Amino acid sequence: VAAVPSSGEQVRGAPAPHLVFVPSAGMGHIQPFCRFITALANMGVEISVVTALPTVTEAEADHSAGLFAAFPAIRRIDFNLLPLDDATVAETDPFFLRWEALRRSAHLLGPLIAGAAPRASAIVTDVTLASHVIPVAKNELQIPCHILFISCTTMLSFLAYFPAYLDSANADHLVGDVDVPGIGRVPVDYPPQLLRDPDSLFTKQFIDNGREIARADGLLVNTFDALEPEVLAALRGGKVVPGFPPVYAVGLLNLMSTTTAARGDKVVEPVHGASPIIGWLGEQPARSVVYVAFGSRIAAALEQIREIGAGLEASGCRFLWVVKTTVVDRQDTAELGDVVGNGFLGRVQGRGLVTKEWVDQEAVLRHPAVGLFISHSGWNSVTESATHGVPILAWPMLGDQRLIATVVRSGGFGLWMEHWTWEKEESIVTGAEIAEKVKEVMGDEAISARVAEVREEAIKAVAPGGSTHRSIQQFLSTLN
Ligand code: UDP
Ligand code: G50
Repeated sequence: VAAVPSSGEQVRGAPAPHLVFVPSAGMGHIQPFCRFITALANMGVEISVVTALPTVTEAEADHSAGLFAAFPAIRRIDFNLLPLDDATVAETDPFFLRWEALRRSAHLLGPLIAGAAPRASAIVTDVTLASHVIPVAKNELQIPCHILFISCTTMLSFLAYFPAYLDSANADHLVGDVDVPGIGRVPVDYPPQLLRDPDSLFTKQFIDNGREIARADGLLVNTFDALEPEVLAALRGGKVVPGFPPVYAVGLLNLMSTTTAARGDKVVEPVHGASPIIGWLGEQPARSVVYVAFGSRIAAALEQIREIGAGLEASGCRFLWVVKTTVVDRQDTAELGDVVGNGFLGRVQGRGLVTKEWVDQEAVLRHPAVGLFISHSGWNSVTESATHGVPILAWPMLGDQRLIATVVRSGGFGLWMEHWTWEKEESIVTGAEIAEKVKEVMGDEAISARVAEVREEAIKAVAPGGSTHRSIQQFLSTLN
């Protein structure tokens, strides 16, 4: 991939800008931050990263340690979080709790960043922290603040419009379909369902962040112009929120960092040769393997896990299945054989590989043996799949995943099984239905052709002169 601009390209003649990154928690947030930082570091930008330790999960710790090891010039600014009070600790989601702890400690960032040398040109933070970090940057430090948005532009538009929706509906939570100007009607069950609960921590953060992003200096979105053209145009044209800040489409970020390369390209081959999973994939025919994984964030119900197993077995296809039974990887002590059920592993031996370990998902999706991805449609997963030309069978669980599934569907590079849910016991998706759908999509040439096209468009976007390349140059040109 001729994706990465040559070192120092945008800083010729002027001192390099110094960006201070303030990332949030969860692999879906950390991963794109590391990728964007890698891309900018390769372009000669000076970078500091505010780091709160310990991380929620081991995967996050490994990932951020990997970044500092690969780029010794990137400075780490240690961030000691204030403890949360008891009332807040009633919330059980470990990631939402961490977001809250980061938000409530954000006022400590002022002195930390003021002391950075050279002087910080701007802050780049995560959307989950926006309403607390933007005021620190703009009021206290008087430097610009940008948001690196880790989900799709459809989600960004929804977030940006949500406060206006609440005002117009005279409500303090999601009460019905939402007509997002310039985008269209969003059915009530598509946005994060927690927004139906006015008392949830998530809802409070979401509303505050939605209001505050209008004051950001720019939104850097992990997408590219040809992937979500209409939504980007509506947002940029001020149709969603009048006077909205500039929106820079800077993705897809997995193509922007030099530690990854698209399938089929010879430029960079990461060192995963020793991995038994990649070894096994190497023995399978091209496009024959179904990759099944539902992200880093959620555990599925046991009964549904068993049906997925039955479906994969009945499909007759080869498969690689990542089974996750806990929310936080440090706590996963379940025996794999017990989880997937009696005799399953023996019956599928050779044809299917099942693991509960963290896998290098990009390396899997890049592998020519993989022909389909059954995914919870987290935005990182969807964009990784698209860049490697792997069709997606979207099975969203929660949060932003349904809105992301609409992007998969309208983009034509996968299918969304809209009636496949995870919520109720009566809605368990049967193995028979899963097997049927897998066989159908594995043979669907229209989807394969479309995903190959999206991949080409993505590669074009990040190449010199492409839309992403230009967006990043534009963003950097605003810094001094
Ligand atoms: N991931 C991975 N190995 C795993 C699980 C996840 O490498 O076993 C990576 C995946 O490639 C993606 C990120 O973790 O980059 C998960 O982000 P996504 O937005 O897809 O979903 P989330 O986990 O936030 O729900
Ligand atoms: C993680 C998650 C649920 C969820 C989202 C996650 C998003 C992303 C956008 O990233 O929707 C977003 C989240 C929080 C916020 C503003 C925007 O305050 O587990 O829905």
